[in-house]
Amino acid sequence: MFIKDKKICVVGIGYIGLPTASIYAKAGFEVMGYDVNQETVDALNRGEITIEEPGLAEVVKSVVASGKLRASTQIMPADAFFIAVPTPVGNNHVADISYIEESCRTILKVLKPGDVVVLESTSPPGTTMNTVVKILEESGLNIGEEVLVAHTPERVIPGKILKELIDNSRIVGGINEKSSNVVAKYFETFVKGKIIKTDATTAEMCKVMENTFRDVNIALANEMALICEQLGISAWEVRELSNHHPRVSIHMPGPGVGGHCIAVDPWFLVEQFGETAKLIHRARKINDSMPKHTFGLIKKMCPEECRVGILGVTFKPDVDDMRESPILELIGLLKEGGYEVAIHDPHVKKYNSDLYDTVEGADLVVLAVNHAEFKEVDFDKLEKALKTPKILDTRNYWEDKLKNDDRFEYEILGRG
Ligand code: SAJ
Repeated sequence: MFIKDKKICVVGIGYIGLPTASIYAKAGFEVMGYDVNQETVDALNRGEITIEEPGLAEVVKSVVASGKLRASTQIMPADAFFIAVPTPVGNNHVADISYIEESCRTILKVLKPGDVVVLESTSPPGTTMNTVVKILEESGLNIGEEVLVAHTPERVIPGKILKELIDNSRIVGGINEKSSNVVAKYFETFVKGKIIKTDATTAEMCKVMENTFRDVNIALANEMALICEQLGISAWEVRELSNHHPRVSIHMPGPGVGGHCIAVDPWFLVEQFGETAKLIHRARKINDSMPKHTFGLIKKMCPEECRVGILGVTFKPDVDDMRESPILELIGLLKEGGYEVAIHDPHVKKYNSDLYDTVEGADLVVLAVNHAEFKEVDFDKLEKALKTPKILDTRNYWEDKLKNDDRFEYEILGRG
């Protein structure tokens, strides 16, 4: 049997599962997307998508039209199952792997000898061996011989998912060599980057460490911003100048770290290795403190309870995703503090009405997310709309435009 004659089932057709399913369908496989959400399934079967991701709508439309990709709320037999479900952390910062467990139990219903099960969801190191394998063993099949299992973490960045799914290197962490070898064959059908084989726990740790690396570096940038504010200098200038050094690459400070990955995954290590993961824990705390710090900057500019216009509410620029967005926390703090809040975000339907109408009568505007659209802001119109022309820029996005514009009281996070 040629590899492309194998039937694929992607369990969870969300932010990662849907692009993954589409790419396999585009590569020529027959793909079934399984999801518990009837609306998601119905939308996909109509060839529609429910998330914003450049290029995805076109691919989905064409593979659904060609019959290569379908979706169902019923699990059906397949040759390879790819699990792409969320692994959130609760308020207690403990990983919730129940969606992975549920997916494995669902797959158990149709599992047969010769099948392959691949976990793509970011997971606490050990999950594949201790959870996935254990549940699949309930089938009575020999896991590792009759059923092959691997962890192949997805490492794509929202906004460039389709490109990165193909171009990025891919780690294939099998529970044994046979599993790595067979699972790698699936990825070889579309991945242009390197395919690197290892064991399942190493693969899990690589993924968690990649996001932890970024979180710790962002925390360092945020700590630098706090120090520069006290020094009365600009962290942005320090960053720019320091990054001329060939071995330095300081990350970007800001109002906090959001999303379902970087603000989440480091907790997997803190939970399991609390005594050891001290730097990682501290970095999480620093990044989590940034919405509160931003609130403090707003209070300094507008000590009286006033009307604040927030530009951008997503967790990062040019996406529609609000999961774990630090801006939601900032908005909560403002409201608790008695501030009136007006929100504009061109990527979020609920908030995409006219920018200038939204901030009409505001005492302060906060550039909260550096969406590309905000480079085009008309400062004459903005000045007219505002009651008092005050701006807090959390991303140093408008300095070039506003540094010589004395109509505005203009402050930047990280600049004292
Ligand atoms: N951020 C900063 N300063 C920076 C960079 C980012 O404050 O210098 C903030 C962003 O505003 C955002 C958060 O960090 O709130 C995370 O954004 P991001 O663009 O760094 O990353 P994600 O969460 O969209 O995607 C990450 C990626 N991981 C790495 O770059 C190591 C991606 O490759 C992973 O696949 C993804 O997590 C995931 O699914 O785990």
